[in-house]
Formats: sequence, structure tokens, C-alpha cells
Amino acid sequence: MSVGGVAGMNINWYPGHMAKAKRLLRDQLSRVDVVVELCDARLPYSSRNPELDRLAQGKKRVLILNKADLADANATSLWLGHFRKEGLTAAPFNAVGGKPKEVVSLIETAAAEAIRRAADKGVKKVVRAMIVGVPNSGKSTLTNRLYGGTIARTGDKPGVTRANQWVNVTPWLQLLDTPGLLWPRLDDQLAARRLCYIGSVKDDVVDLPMLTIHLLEDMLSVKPDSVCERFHLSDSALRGPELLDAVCRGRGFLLKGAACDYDRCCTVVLDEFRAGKLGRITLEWPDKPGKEAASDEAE
Ligand SMILES: Nc1nc2c(ncn2[C@@H]2O[C@H](COP(=O)(O)OP(=O)(O)OP(=O)(O)O)[C@@H](O)[C@H]2O)c(=O)[nH]1
Ligand SMILES: [Mg+2]
Repeated sequence: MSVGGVAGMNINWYPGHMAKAKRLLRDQLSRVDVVVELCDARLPYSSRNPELDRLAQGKKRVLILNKADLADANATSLWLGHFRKEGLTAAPFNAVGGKPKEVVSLIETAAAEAIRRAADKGVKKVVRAMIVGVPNSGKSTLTNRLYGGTIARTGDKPGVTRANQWVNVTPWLQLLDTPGLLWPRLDDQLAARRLCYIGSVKDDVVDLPMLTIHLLEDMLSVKPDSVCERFHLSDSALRGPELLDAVCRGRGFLLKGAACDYDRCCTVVLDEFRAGKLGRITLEWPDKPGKEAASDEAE
């Protein structure tokens, strides 16, 4: 098999609704008190929107490291320290099973000044918060969690939410669920590829064997023992196409005549990573966020 460079993945950053979502985001900002930004706790650098500082200038912000149940707990605390040092209000969360109150309190604290100002005028403030984040980061799941039921459509693929949706969480808190937004981190193919790992980019626009090799390599750098065990590898130093072949053979993803079944292999490796089957794992750390994972980051 042939495997090209990462740049060959040709990730399409701007499918139509992404550009539209960005416009909608800008329009809605003036109508909200708080911006709740969701990133993926496994990729707190690559899954953040570098344009948000500019777009949401002057707005109260809360950063949620969502899917914290899938991330390495030590890495998450390091990231929290990092963001707090930058002056950001940040907290880990599991939108599937976390306590809604934790996020509601953060939003209310962020809006405290506006709540007080309204109270001074004898009015009880209705806080409006919008949720933004890359596709598949869990915005609609968080919306449902805070609402206490199913009001927003969710799904483990990008682009499930197509339009803004206001939800009354309480009489005093309204949430705006938004479509996932990608952005070009110019020349940053590493961030691009990591967003593919977590399902923020449609799998059909990327070179899956190449993506899978990179994912296996990144996971091996961080959790070699778990990867070797899960994929029946005897050599954690394998890299490139040989690594993919070894996983195919180790897990028995073979076609007639014992040729490797790459399609099946890629699907399974990506699915198992996304489902947390390798245990809690974080692929980037605050001291070298935009770099390749390194072996000294092992548990
Ligand atoms: N393990 C885990 N899974 C989560 C969490 N939050 C969301 N998910 C899952 O992630 C997938 C995507 O969730 P959505 O809420 O649809 O994501 P979204 O950000 O609204 O996605 P778009 O609308 O496509 O932008 C779903 O399968 C959720 O069940 C979390 O905190 N932990
Ligand atoms: Mg959604």
C-alpha cells in the first residue's frame, strides 16, 4: 500500500454549513451574555477555536473540557492549570453523565455582573448562553444534559446539528446549541489530523489508512502497553504501513488469501479509539500542545 504525507489528506475545512455557522455565530454573539466553549479533553489544543478570542472579544467565557471521562485525568488537571493561568474559567465535564449544576453554576458565575445589574433595577435576569465548539465535541449532548431530557439531536459523527436552537434550561437560563464549527489553523495539519481522530471531520474526506497509521503511532507514543495489548502487537516500535499491517494480522483483519483488510482495520481502530476502548487517553499536553506526542508522556 502507499501512504502519502499528512498534507495529502486534503481536509476540507469549509463544507457549506461550516461557513454559515461561523456567520451565525457572529450574529448571535451580540445576543448572549456568556459563551460556553466546548473542547475535547483529549485534544484541548487542537479542538479549540483560535479565532474565538477575536470573535468573542469582551464576552464572558467558560471553557468546558468535555469528554473528560475519555481523557487522562493527569493531563486534564495540567490543562486546567494552564487555562486558569491564562485567565480562562475552565472545567472538565462529561456531558453524558456529569452533574448539570456544575456547568450551570459556571455560567451563572460568568454572568454574575449582568445578574446583579438587573437585580439593582428590580429585574430578574434571564441569562443567555451560547455553546460553541468543533463538530462532535458534545454541544447538543451538553444541551440535553442541562435541559434534563432530549431536546437536541445528537450523534457520533460531525455535522449533526444543522441550525441554531434555543433551549430553555430554566426560566432564568436559555442555551443556544449551535452547529459545530471548524476553522483553518493555517498550515497546521497536525491539528487537522487530530480533529479527524475525534470525529470532527467526516471520515470520507480523509485518507483513512494514513489517518489510522498516525492515530496508532500517536497512541503508541502515549500508551504503548495498552495499544500493544488491544491490537495484539509484539513490537511497540513499529511505525508506518508495517504498523497497520501488524494490527491487521494481530486482530485477524484479513481477506481471502491472507491479504490485509485495511478498510475493516481502519474502521475498527478509529471506532475503538473514539469509544474509549483503549482506556483514558490524552494526545496533547500543555507544554508542547502542537507537537507530536512523545514517549516521556507515558503514564
Ligand atoms: N464519552 C463521552 N461521550 C460524549 C460526551 N459528550 C458527548 N458525547 C458523545 O459524543 C457524540 C457527539 O455528541 P453531540 O452532542 O452530537 O456533539 P455536537 O458537538 O453537538 O456535534 P455537532 O452537532 O455535529 O457539531 C455523541 O455520540 C455523544 O454521545 C462526553 O462527555 N463523554
Ligand atoms: Mg450538535
